[in-house]
Amino acid sequence: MSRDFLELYLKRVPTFFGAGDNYEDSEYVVFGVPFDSTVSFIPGCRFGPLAIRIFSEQISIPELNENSLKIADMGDVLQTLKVSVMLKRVKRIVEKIFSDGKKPIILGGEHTLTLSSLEALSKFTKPAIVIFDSHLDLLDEYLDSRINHATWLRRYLEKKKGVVATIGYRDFTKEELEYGKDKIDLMISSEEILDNPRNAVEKMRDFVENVGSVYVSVDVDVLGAIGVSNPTLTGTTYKQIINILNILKHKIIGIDVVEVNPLLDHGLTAVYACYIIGHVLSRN
Ligand SMILES: [Mn+2]
Repeated sequence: MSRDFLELYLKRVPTFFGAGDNYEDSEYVVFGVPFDSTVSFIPGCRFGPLAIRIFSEQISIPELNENSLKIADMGDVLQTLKVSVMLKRVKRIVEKIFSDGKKPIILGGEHTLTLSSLEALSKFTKPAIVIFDSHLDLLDEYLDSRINHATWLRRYLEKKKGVVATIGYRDFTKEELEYGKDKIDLMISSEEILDNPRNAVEKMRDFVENVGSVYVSVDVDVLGAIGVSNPTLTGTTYKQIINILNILKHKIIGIDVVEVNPLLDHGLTAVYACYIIGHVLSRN
């Protein structure tokens, strides 16, 4: 009774777009991964989930009908400094969400977390993966480590189960590009999108046509955003990413948005993350 009374006047903040924590009735389950232990350049994306939540509460996305959304924000993964422990925790959480027939929305955190999300998903379906990233993340080893933000996709491709597309790449080694061309089903570079955005949309239309469901991973550095661990130039625009997402939106069964580092800007990169997820959640 006293809790009910206090809840008349108090609430827990911030949560993603003001979502409660009603897991049972949810269709989408939000959780954060405040982890950046393998970040090699500018650390700070451990604060990404918090920043995304703070800014989401100040945003009204017109096409997003918040009242009809069955979304629960379950909080953040317990903190650890060990990448293996983070990956195990994320995998167990995502397995639980999928096994309950729900869709995960993951707030990052460094990109490495996607490896666990995809491994969990692979237990349930042969997924199609669409990655937006200015990097290829296909190094075999980086700074004496085989599992980190620059190698995770290679680790996934070594035992991949479905098709993979990577969109917006522009910062990579020759070795990564060769490996990618061998293993990745659709690659659209940042330059291709900027030069011919309609053609990029059509390529995605062809890719998505024959797949059942899609998992999307968005590294916000695809936008050339400032608040990221490894900034790059010549990013795609928000609108170009949304135009591609529109093609596959109705097939999305999970999404992560990663690498938001709020220590490096005044919140704009977190706002991009909010809008991208908000757009995916909107029905029209
Ligand atoms: Mn990246």
